[in-house]
Amino acid sequence: MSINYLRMPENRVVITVAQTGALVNKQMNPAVPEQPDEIAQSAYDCYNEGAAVVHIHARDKNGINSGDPAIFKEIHEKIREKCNLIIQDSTGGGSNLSIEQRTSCLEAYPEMASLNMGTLVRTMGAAAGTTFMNSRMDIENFAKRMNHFGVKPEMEIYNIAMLQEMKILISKGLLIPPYNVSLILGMSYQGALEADPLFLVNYLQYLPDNAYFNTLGIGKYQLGFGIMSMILGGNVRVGLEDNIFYRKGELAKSNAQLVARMVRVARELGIEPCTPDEARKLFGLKPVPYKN
Ligand code: KMH
Ligand code: ZN
Repeated sequence: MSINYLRMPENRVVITVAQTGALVNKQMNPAVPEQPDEIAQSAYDCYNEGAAVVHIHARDKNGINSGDPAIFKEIHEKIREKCNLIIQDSTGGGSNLSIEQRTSCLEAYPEMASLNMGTLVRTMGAAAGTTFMNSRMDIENFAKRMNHFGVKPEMEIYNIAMLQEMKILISKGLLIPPYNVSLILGMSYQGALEADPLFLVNYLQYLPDNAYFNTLGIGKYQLGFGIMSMILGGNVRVGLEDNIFYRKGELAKSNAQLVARMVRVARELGIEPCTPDEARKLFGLKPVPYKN
């Protein structure tokens, strides 16, 4: 066991914003952007605050999770009209979507897409008792489809065993380095490790070579784990998908507010956020064939 992950260049961080998700809605926080115009405007605000990557979930006109590539395409176009954020689509989708529907977003040509690295069981909320299915076969098929579209996977890791799945994909030649790994802490109700700092260090000990890591602390852990991640040479994800609060008892006003706070703290630590183009270079993203 050794620690061989790729550290970010000294004093730099890539900030991803996950704005919408599949499990939160406007009833929980009116600032959750659901429709393409809102998603694009919020993304632009986050870009202006220092985000380099935007993680996208699509909703239909009624706010229901959707895998419709036309909606993803509309969102991409609206964002690309405003700024050059890296667009990372969710293939996690939502509990109402089939595996097929979850990969349809790739037809809208994101530069990155989430790749959930194992099966989870939802234990809370409307979807309690349902399975978030990601079998080894599904994961391989997702990875093959991402390779077909030139999309870089953002591997979402909810527990240590999922790093083993990543090593299997590497051994089969299905991943192109450098790898992009998101380590999730604090979603124990859905199979993710608890938000204990020692679990973050434990994850790092088992990361393969050539992997940049990004940390997702869920709920009240978003800020603290983001700071730990930066100190350990990793990247950070913030946003209403993972945390609807600014602080205890106070809803966040916007995704941009959460990005702005992380950027303020980063700068206090002497760490500067990467621009989207700097992040593209580091992660080795392929140019998108899709044009507006
Ligand atoms: N909300 C994250 C913890 C996906 O979109 O693929 C899980 C997620 C999954 O982002
Ligand atoms: Zn997501």
